[in-house]
Amino acid sequence: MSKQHTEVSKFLSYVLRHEPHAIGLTLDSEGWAEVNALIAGAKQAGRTLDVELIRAVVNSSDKKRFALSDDGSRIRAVQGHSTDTVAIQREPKQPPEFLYHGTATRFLDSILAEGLRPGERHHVHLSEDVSTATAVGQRYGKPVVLKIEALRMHQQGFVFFQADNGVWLVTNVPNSFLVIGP
Ligand code: HQG
Repeated sequence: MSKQHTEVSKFLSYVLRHEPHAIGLTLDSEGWAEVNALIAGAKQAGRTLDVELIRAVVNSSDKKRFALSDDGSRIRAVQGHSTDTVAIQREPKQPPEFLYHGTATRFLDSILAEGLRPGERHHVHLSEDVSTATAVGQRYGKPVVLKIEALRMHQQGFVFFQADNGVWLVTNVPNSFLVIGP
């Protein structure tokens, strides 16, 4: 991704996941916003976007963070929301035996005591591979990967979802289902 695309991607994450009201945008419960309203709101906030740039950012997103509707008139973030107005309906899905969560070593004591909590977001984010989890953990400091007994959680009634970009979602992970290290 170019520097410009990365910057626009961060702006889209901010307004489509967390603070749509910052630019007067309304998201429906599935997280969709009108592209035209996004462009108008961004303009008022001093940021010039157009359909072509938005499309380029959606297509070049390494994690496929965003989706456009089939007719191209609407856009949403596929996961990672904190805003209360969005509650994307997803089908529960059986997870693989193990999933991974990357975090920073400084959070370990707290996680081992309390389990994984979603923080500001709606879900705890888990991945199928260790390398993705390591990269996620690196964002906050020295990374450490936790291995989650996802299938055993599922068998005990925890509900898992998978976002359109492959990220696994669950409301929390009690500490009895996680161990340090892949
Ligand atoms: C930690 C990125 C203390 C948790 C990634 C994490 C991901 C605790 C932080 C997505 C804790 C929350 C989400 C506890 C959890 N005590 N710390 N009990 N439970 N934590 O950013 O998973 O690039 O909200 O380990 O790829 O880091 O934005 O979650 O370190 O999919 O598209 O609290 O964000 O995607 O941080 O990242 P976050 P995350 P994007």
